[in-house]
Amino acid sequence: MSSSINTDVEDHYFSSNPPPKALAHHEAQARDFISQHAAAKRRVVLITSGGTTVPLERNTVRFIDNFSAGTRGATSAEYFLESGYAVIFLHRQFSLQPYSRHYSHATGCFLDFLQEDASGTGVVAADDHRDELLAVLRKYRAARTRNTLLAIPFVTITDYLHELRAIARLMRPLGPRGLLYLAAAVSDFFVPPDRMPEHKIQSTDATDFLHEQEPEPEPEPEQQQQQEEEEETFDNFDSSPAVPRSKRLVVDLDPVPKFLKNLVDGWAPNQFIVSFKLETDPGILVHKARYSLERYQHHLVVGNLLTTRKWEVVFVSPRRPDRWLRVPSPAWEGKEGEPLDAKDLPDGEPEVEIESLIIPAIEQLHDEHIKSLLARM
Ligand code: PAZ
Repeated sequence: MSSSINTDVEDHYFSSNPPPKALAHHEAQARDFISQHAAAKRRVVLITSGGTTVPLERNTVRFIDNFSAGTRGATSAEYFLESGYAVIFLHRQFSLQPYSRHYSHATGCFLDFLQEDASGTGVVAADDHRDELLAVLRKYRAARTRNTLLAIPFVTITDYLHELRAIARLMRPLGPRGLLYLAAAVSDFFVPPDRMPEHKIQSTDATDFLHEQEPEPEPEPEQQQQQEEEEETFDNFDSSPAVPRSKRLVVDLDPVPKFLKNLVDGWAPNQFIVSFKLETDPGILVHKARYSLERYQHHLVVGNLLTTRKWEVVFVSPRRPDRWLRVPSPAWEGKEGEPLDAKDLPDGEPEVEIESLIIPAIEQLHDEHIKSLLARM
């Protein structure tokens, strides 16, 4: 049931959806970063993080967004760095970032972490945050000094796909030492450029006079019937709307082509590829994860549910039984074999970050991948 690369779809998508302005600059940054770490025989992971947007207008005022704060990606980046990987962090602009995540989106304000110094003329870390802040600062500085963290932002689904393809291709020289960790929440539907209005969609008829046209000629009866049928099909939201159709905004989205097979076989062959699968229905999570693995033939799908994603994930990989990773908590002592129920979750955040379990487990699978590929070369 594996799918095959469709280069026509790829060519069409990438030629009809323009790249982000900064793509060439980001490619240059990634090229330098990768060659530095390839020369040192260091492993490099490309982490994707945060949600992609789907603009409804070219001059974008309104857009559809995908759920993701970027916690998974930013937290994972820190654990990969701790394990000696160099990290390319392809993230949604203004989402959580490694290290600063501890302060930037904290409840309250980052100023709560500061206080005046003893002389009253300078600023230092607040007494009750000093040790933690110092530990985070040291790790952050180490990543800066060693140049092991490269952050590249995206906003829209199209930016994301252009950046992903470009960076994945640049990672080829790393061979099996490259790892792709695709944790971003990627839109499944979008508005193709030829159907996207230039300007903000209007909600009143105040500007209708600008678009007034000659009245259309009456259609032939056959044509009229066809038009009515098309309109019926199109109007699938509300067959007898209380608000007239002219006042509603009906959004018609195309599916975003699936490029995971192109990535696995074409953009980043030999690399270790991990994708994530987010579901809300516990009954379909493992099935969907295995379906994705079989379809795209990559190395690991990490399945997670919206409500329990910080507490447990499931590893679905070829020729292995499903493996659940769960943070320890007295709340589920004695219930080891059972899936977590959102209503049993303790209040607040888990004491252990689940990424501290995910990354070492992935590193082990990556070790095996490197050994088996190097043995064949
Ligand atoms: O960013 P976050 O920590 O709030 O959420 C992470 C996540 C649920 C988006 C990620 O773990 C994930 O499952 N990403 C893939 C989503 C998808 O199925 O497209």
